[in-house]
Amino acid sequence: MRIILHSNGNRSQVSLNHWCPTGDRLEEIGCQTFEALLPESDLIVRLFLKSEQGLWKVRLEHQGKQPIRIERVELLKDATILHEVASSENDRADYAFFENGWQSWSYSAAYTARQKARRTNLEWIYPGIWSASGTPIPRQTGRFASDFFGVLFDRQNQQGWVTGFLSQREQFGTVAADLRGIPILNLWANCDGVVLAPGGSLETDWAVLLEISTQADDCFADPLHEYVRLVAQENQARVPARVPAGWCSWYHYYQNVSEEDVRRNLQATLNNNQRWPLDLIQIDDGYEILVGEWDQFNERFPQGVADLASKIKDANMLAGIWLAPFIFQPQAETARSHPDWMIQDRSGRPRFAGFNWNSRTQALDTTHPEAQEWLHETIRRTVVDWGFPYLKLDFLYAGGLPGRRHDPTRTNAQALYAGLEIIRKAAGEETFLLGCGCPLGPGVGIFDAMRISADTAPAWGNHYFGMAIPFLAEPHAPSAENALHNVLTRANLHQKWWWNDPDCILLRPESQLSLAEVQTIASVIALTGGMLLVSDDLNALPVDRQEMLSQMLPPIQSAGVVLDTLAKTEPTAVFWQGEDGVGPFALVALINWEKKVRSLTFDPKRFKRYGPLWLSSFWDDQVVDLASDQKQTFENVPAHGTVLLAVRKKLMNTPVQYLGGTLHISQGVELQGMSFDESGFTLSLELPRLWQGEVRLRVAQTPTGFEATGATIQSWQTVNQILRLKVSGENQAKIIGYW
Ligand code: 9PG
Repeated sequence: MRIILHSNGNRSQVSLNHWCPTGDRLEEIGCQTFEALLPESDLIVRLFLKSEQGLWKVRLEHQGKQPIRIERVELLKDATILHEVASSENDRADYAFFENGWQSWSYSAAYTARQKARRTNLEWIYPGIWSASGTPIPRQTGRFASDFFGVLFDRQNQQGWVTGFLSQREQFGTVAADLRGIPILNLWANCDGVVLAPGGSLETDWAVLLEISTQADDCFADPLHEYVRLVAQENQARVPARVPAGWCSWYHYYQNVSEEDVRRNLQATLNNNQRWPLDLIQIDDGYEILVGEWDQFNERFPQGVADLASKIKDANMLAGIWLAPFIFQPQAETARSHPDWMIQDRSGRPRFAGFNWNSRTQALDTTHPEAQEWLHETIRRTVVDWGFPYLKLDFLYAGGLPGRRHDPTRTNAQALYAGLEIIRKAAGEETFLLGCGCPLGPGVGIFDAMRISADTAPAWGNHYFGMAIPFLAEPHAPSAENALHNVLTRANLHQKWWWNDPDCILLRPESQLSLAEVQTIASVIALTGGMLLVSDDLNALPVDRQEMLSQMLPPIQSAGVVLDTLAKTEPTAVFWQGEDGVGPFALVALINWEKKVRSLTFDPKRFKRYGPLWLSSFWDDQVVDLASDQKQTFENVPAHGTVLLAVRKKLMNTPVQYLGGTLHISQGVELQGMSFDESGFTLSLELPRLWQGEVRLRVAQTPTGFEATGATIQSWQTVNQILRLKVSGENQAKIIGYW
């Protein structure tokens, strides 16, 4: 380990090579303590170690007479640990490194030694926005850097290490990996040059190093499970029991949204409440006169937003509103009259916080007491005076940007966390807070839900202001592809750190998304289990797209797993396991990332325990009877399309089995139960809405007639023992079939 600091204007390093046990075992936290042996130093350095859990942290106490500044504390210096383990077993290791992006929008993926990480070319207009300021952005082949945590994984031997931190309340942490030879890991806490006054002290968050492995073929466990659990525990993560499904104004109206648009979409959800049981209306960016001037409304919201909030409440729905409390357009009143409330650059002027809303934005200094009061009042007003029980808080990274602050002893992470704590306090425990553009670590324990991806867009590739700009290939910028990518690579955080927000689904056929692309987005959002927000003009959706929205409701809620996040840069499949009213079943989404039609193969190896299988394909209505050792190839999957399968163990001794259908995207949550005797079978269905479509059953003998209560049977047909019933109903229904 090593400390990098500045004293008397000189940069120096203190290597920590020799440690002496201090004997005082801190029983209450089950940890051993050591002190570094440092001749001629003003610093006392203590190490806290919980070796059984792979945790350690460092505390610095300054005994000198002059203030010093701390740049970073290095907690792993050029470590080669995985190689030592792996080489003894198998020399043909194939290393990959998973880079976690700093904040919601930052692209996160695994790369091998032969790859370059996807990097932005827009750092000049968005400096320091996608990675923490202390995290390098290596552009060479085989060199990587990650925020908060990173994973070194040997794909050959299916094992590796996760390293990083359990929280980011003290510092933003960086993991750097060099895979060009023997893999080398570095882990450090960015102290951002904060002042350590005589007598002052500084502590890192808990650093962590855990071994991981991908288990047997038929296992559905997330390899990062233990790390994710420890972080949730350390930060007392908030995971609401249920998450709202709703409508968001942004991806149709963008900044031109008006009060009338919100009213009309609220009305559409009410008119269609039986088909789309939505419970949230979220007003996004576009009501305020300027970003940073939250109490002044533009001409499209002449009455402000309080009246809309009460209309939404009267409709028995949750009223949500967007705010970006840490970022300012320079023309905003607060920014003009209080430049000292902004994070400063070296010349003492408000620091540039990225180009947005046609402006050179500025960022709030959350360590400034008056700025803190302003922040508290802004949030309080929105929740209490205007009546919004749900806030989407955006561009939060701005609170953690580097620069000069009122309190020079606070790191960027401490400043951001202080701001987030003020927000939670001002909003109250009951308010649903969705974080966006937010560094992940400080958000755990504050937010109920978190955007985990770049913005989606009405196009597969990069898209700005109605224009597709494919040549840019920006990893963190708006595009359906970028959004989906992170929804997959961060699927494992769902219901552990918060509810994942996979960003909106755009269903309108006028977008530049093909039907197959919309189906892929629907499949991934549904199977990863997070929030469901639709962002279209609901009055203008054609019937078939309205039906897609119905099919996604209610959201499945529980998380599927993405098993190849460490094995591939672009994950290819989502697996979800659950129960219908009869027994366990699974869902599998296989994704075609290619820009051309191709075939995709379902390999039943993960379902060995099931034996022979039934597959029911949601988007193309196929039913497949699959022997246990057989693979199934689906031909002609469209560009960016998905094969979405319900997988069921083939029941051998029953005269009837539920296989799936089109009533709900899960092909199973609608099934309440099934019974049978010599005369026939009874199928119980339930969804909290109007429903219609096809139900697929395997029947040993062709039924001769049907009876239904709570449902209407439009038609039925049996071919090769597969019965397809076209039905419609509302809430609960029973369908009886007679042999
Ligand atoms: C409102 C939007 C929506 C959206 C948010 C956020 O310049 N940028 O890199 C950039 C990235 C994201 C972004 C805007 C700009 O979108 O994610 O859902 O709320 O703000 O302005």
